[in-house]
Amino acid sequence: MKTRRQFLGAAAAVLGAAATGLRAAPVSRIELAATDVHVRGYPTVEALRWIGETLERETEGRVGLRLYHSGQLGRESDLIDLARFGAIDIARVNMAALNNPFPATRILCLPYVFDDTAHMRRSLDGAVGKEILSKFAQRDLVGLAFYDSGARCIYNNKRPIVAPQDLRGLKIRVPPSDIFMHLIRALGANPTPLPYGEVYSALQTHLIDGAENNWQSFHTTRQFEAAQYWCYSGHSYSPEALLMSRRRLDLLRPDDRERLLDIAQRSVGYMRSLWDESEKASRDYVLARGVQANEVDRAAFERAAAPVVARYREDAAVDTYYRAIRELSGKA
Ligand code: GTR
Repeated sequence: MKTRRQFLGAAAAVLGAAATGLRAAPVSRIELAATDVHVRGYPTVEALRWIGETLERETEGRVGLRLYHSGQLGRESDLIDLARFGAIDIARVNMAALNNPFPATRILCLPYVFDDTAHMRRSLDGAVGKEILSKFAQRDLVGLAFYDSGARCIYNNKRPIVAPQDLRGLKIRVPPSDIFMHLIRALGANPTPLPYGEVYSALQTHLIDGAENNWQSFHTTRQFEAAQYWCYSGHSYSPEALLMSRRRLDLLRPDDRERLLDIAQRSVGYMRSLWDESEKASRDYVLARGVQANEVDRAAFERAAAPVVARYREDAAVDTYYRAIRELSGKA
């Protein structure tokens, strides 16, 4: 496998050739580079692997996929730019990393917008999801699909959290999104933005006291070894996005382009079944290793988060999405 440096060097060479007007000789096979910050076995990585195998089979070997998992090619905010410029083909990133450059994604990360996983899936599969996916075209990307990322919950190594006041004074890591900064602050804690790959050591060295994520990330990064108090805050469902470089998609012949778009959509069902199984498995795994999980005063969390939602809803586009999503709530 290529190292990150070799890969980026090769990518720069390709971009350089494109810039000087050289045309690559026609090749019979295209190998797409896909990235993910998660490890092998994680549902998003396995969904990419499935896409690669299916593409290979259905294009009769014309299109393949090389998978760079475990953050080998860098942090998510950089991967988004690499995909925009065509230095990588497919980037699987979380919506949180897209909130600042793509305002349409903000609604999907706001606290307590979705009631549960079923509500989130209904919303993403419907008109709202389709419209948000189409917005990536504004910046040289193609939104291929959404994947689940479960309910994000807060965990820390100091004490059990039941109400927002228990968070006072704690340093909580957040992904690179203003929404998460505002939310953690509204809950009374101190937000610390850090790349995903640095959270485990930041917990160990007490640079931070806690973080927030889903069961599978908490498990597979082994953060559970350094933070044993989990609370079911379920404050955001911030889903995953599967994005492709527009210019790289355009290099495929038209029928293979359609195949790829279709395969990416078909991978959603496969990913969801992996997600549901692994969520339970990860939870059981960490609970069996000393993690203590408790319910929270959900009404108090929602009250504390409400000003963040209200502030973002001042934007008319966010408010329209908000209403459309709430209409799909099972509770309505
Ligand atoms: C995970 C997500 C990653 C990454 C990470 C984070 O749930 O799957 O893509 O965004 O959270 O918090 O940085």
